[in-house]
Amino acid sequence: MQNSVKRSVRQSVFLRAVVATLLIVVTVAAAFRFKAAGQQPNQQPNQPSNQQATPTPRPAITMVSPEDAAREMNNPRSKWFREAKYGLFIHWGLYAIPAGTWKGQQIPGIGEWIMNRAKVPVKEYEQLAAQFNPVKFNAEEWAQMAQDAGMKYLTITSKHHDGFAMFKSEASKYNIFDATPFKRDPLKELQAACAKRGIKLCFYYSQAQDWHEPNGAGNTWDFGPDDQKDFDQYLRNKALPQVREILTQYGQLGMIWFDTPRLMNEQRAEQFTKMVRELQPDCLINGRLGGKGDYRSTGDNRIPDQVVPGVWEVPATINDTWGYKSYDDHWKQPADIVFKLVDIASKGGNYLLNVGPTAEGVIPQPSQDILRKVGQWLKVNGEAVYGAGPTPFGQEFGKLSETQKDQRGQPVFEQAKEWRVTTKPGRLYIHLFTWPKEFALEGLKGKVTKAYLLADSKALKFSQSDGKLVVQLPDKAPGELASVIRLDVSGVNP
Ligand code: H79
Repeated sequence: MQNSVKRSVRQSVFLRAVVATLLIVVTVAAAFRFKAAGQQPNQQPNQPSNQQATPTPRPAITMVSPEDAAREMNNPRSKWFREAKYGLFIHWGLYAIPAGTWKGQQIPGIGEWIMNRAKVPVKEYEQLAAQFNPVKFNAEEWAQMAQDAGMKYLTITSKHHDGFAMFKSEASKYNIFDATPFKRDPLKELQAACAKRGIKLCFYYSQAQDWHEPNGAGNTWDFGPDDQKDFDQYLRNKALPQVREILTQYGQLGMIWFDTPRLMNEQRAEQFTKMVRELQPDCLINGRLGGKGDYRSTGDNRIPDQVVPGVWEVPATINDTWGYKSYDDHWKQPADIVFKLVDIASKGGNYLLNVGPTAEGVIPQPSQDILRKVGQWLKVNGEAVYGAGPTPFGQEFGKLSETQKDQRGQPVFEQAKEWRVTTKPGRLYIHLFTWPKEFALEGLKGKVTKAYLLADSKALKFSQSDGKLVVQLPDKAPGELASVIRLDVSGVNP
């Protein structure tokens, strides 16, 4: 393609994106009246959707102004992240030992919350450390699985709300190296394994909730109400020193993933931001610190209905828990995960998908099998995901119901699941989740010069007139999971 054509295509993509963005901002703003999503200081984040009986009226994500969205997009620090699209979340800690059962009782809800849900006293919960000996842990295998799965970054809990550090820490002896028979630092081992494979290593750190500390947020059953605690004492003596440790002992980090900013405020958040920027200027800060981050998270397991401008990520579970639960077999299937990955990418976001390894250090086999299946799909179709931008259309997402209303009286969004679109300059990728005889697309003004399935590279017949494109498809889909048509487009408008 000639440069001028390329440029005009790019410009038209840009123009369309601006128009689409404006439309979406208006729609979303109207739908939500600009109410912010849940990840604000002193608020509970959204619950996993599986725990909600009725569709939640809360928006999936905080919307930002077009200027802020553009700032997020143009931030050179987030370039790798915007292109990566798909990451592995790992929740691993002492909670993998009870695995959802405390004193013979199955405790409902997410597994890493067991200490809180069963109101286990610190003195009792602490004793798990003496039993934690994950001898089957193998950093090479975990990183290899992430690579086979097609995941470009790996975000692991360095300390969750239970306060137990999964790394060697001077700031608190309540850590995997000093308080367990294992006496190894798994994060150090993962650093090497990820570096070998070019996977960005990122650490989750629960900066506010720390149920082990008298002055950390969240443990009201041992230490009384949060508003009577010396929270700054906890930040000074544990959270900030440990964040300094993870920023200085594990090489270049992709990001620190903070969570549930209870008791956080701008000044407190600023102490973390300052430390991250000083020690690792390239390290991203996620959206749940309690101040401004480099990008936004949706609520847990929440996918927006439309394109969302800016940089954002959906943290999600592969079953219904983050930390391992022995009896949670509610696995999302590969087809569902491929759909969610493409759906999120076509709306402009990243998918951070979680596994919960066992107390022995093994990623449950069903998770591994599912993720590798998705990885095989990505081997064929990855060019339509990595580095791809959102759809210039939007009609494929579905529409607001004319009859059904949610609890607040707003129309329910009826999701369509037949197809999605991702883009690169001069290209459209049509992801098909059903298999019609032909694929028809309205509103395409650019000229399609070539159409083929990524799975077999064979040219497809197509016709184009009056803004309507019709692509003829073979009788059978080339694979079991979604098939992707690549359209090469020149002229004004893909
Ligand atoms: O790390 C994962 C979760 O542990 C964390 N965010 C993801 C990435 C998270 N922290 N809080 N929440 C998610 C919201 C949790 C809500 C619940 Fe509950 C915990 C629902 C049931 C247990 C709050 C406490 C409501 C009931 C008990």
